[in-house]
Amino acid sequence: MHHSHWHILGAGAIGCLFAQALQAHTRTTLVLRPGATHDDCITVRGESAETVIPIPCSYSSERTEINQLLVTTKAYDVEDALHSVAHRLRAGSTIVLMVNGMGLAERVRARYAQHTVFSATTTAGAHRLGHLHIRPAGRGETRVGRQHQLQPAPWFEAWREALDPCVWDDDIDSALWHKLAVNTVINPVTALYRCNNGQLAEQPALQALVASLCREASQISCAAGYTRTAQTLLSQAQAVIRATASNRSSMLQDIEAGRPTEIDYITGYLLKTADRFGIVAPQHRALFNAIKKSEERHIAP
Ligand code: KPL
Repeated sequence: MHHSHWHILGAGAIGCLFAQALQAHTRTTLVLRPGATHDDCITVRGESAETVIPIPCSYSSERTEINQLLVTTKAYDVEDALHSVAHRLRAGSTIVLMVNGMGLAERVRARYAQHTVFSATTTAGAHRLGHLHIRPAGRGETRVGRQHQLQPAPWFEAWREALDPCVWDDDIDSALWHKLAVNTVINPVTALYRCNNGQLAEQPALQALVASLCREASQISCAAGYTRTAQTLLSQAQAVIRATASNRSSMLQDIEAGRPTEIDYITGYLLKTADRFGIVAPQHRALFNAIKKSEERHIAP
């Protein structure tokens, strides 16, 4: 039985991955930019074969109501993307932001005060092979919540069934911070040195850089009250580096494709937090500036 109808805004690798998982358990529609081509399906490459999965697609400009919206765009696209479907949201709609970095949920909450905004983070990954065409990259955990909300939202049951594993987190901000801290260590370094994640564990100079980035980020985490991250960051970052050794990080992919990066929402948010507590974080600051320079060079005006 279909209890709910999810619209997914942002048909990149993660959007398609979640569309594929959710459609088996609940009504699911992908929202596309007007004019984007589609055959109401996505293609998923498995170990040995490709599967075509029927999923209805709808253009953002259409008028049918959206009651439950999962946003999987790049961080810098969230506000424009939401604006493009704002006329379809009704009072009390659910918005789940599954976006890298932090700092957006507050802005979205202020702007869409008549809707309920949740956050999600996942370690599940997928590679985008083309438009609506992905290859899943191994299983991962998804965490969903709204800070201090102890009881899962009614729609969460379908997520729990569809995604393995998927947990409700009443301290989702700590989970988002933890992922952010790991990303501040891996993403800008791999983007700058144009290397896959594994190199950070192999080259001594990069190992040392990772260690000092972890020290700075741990100090900031501690000041901001994110104790678990403060205590475990180095070993957690090293574990992610090992587990994703052959990955090219999302920031490296952005730089190589000439796209903007999510640096403002990742390292930028870390540095804003550092400023609040009077912490200097020179290594993170230097990386932030270097990525900004690199963006200016690569992004055509
Ligand atoms: O989240 C990632 C990213 O690339 O954005 C990591 C964990 C670093 C994996 O590549």
